[in-house]
Amino acid sequence: MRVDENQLEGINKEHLSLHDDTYNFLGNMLSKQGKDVDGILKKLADFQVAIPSWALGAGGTRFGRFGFQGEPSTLEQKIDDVGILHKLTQTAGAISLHIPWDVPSDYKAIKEVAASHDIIFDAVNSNTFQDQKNAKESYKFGSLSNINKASRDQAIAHNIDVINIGDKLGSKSLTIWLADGSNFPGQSNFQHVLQNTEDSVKEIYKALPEDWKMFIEYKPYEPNFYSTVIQDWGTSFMLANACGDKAYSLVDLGHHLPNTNIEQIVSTLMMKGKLGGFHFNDSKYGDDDVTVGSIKPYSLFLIFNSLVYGMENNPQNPYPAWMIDASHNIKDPLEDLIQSLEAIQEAYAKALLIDQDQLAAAQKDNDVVKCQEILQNAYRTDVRPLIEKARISRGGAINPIETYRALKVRQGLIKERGINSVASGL
Ligand code: PSV
Ligand code: MN
Ligand code: MN
Repeated sequence: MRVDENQLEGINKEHLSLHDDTYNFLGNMLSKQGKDVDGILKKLADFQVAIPSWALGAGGTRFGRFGFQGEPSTLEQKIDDVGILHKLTQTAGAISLHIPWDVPSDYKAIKEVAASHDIIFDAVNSNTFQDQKNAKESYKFGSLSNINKASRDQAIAHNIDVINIGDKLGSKSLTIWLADGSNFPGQSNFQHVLQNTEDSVKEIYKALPEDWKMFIEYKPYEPNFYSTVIQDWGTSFMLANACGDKAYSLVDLGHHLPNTNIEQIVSTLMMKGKLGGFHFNDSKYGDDDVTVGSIKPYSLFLIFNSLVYGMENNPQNPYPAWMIDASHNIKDPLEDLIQSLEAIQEAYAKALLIDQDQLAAAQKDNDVVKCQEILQNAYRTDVRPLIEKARISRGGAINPIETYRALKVRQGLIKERGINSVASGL
């Protein structure tokens, strides 16, 4: 199932007149405010977010999973789904694979499928949170931190395998997320498990190709109920520093305790040149429960303000690897991903509207009210016509969700794959 270019253009034509009106109004207004509209459009059009291979099927909880019909059951089909997203949104030009869920059997064929959709392979993710079939050692009591050296060695070897697999696909980064921790006070010695983890990530780092990066993700809780070894950005930052220049922290929006100031964490990491990766989602209670921007859009905007500032002022920080890391329990995953991509673009566009010079001047004068006005003026602008314009400039849909439905994409996928196909994933 592929999106037909002619049909897409036909649907765009129906929306074009309204788009032109709203875009002209917004474009004029922004130009009068002295904004570089073309520059903003280019940044929006260039902004690409990786889709994780595990987000294309329905998620679930330990209480059950309600499947979604027409789910992709092979890696090729997963890449095809990202191809559909990319065609419509022009923002999903990359896929992030989870190993061993998505080990390619035929590398050449997989690369061809991806290239045919104009999709690249972003960070590869290792999995040491589940015991794999025929594995000699168990991760029940941890992987890279395990008290048992044989388990640690197995987890290190797995990460090196993942690097080798990614290398054959053209990936340039490895993301490590550990489920290691403890469930009960006294179960493990905090210092020993942290030391083991540091030693293990250093071993993996030694196997990292010269032009690769290693991202170390943190998370305060889940699956453990008492402690997590890499619980916060400080621990991740410390481990990245212990490894070297190619190791970075990865911020996942869902991995913070309530009310944590994530925009400040982003600023600190970028100032130190250590923000390597970024995972988008939103949550009311924890982790990756809901669609990006659906609960705390203003926080997302403030976080983007820090990201934009860092991208413009911190040459010591590499361009971050963006990825959506979300779970879709009851929605069509593709529709949810389209909504997430739209929310990301919206927050980014609004952050690009902030006049950084004016803000710096107001900060210098300690004009607190002006500072807030500058941020809120940007936030209150309806930037959707700008995002539409950026999408059309690359051949995407003016309105991706409506187009997805009008083209009956899900029905087409069900016809091709059947109603009972199941995707592997979280
Ligand atoms: C688990 O919390 C998680 O969502 C992490 O955020 C990882 O990035 C992802 O799973 C894949 O391992
Ligand atoms: Mn994540
Ligand atoms: Mn997560």
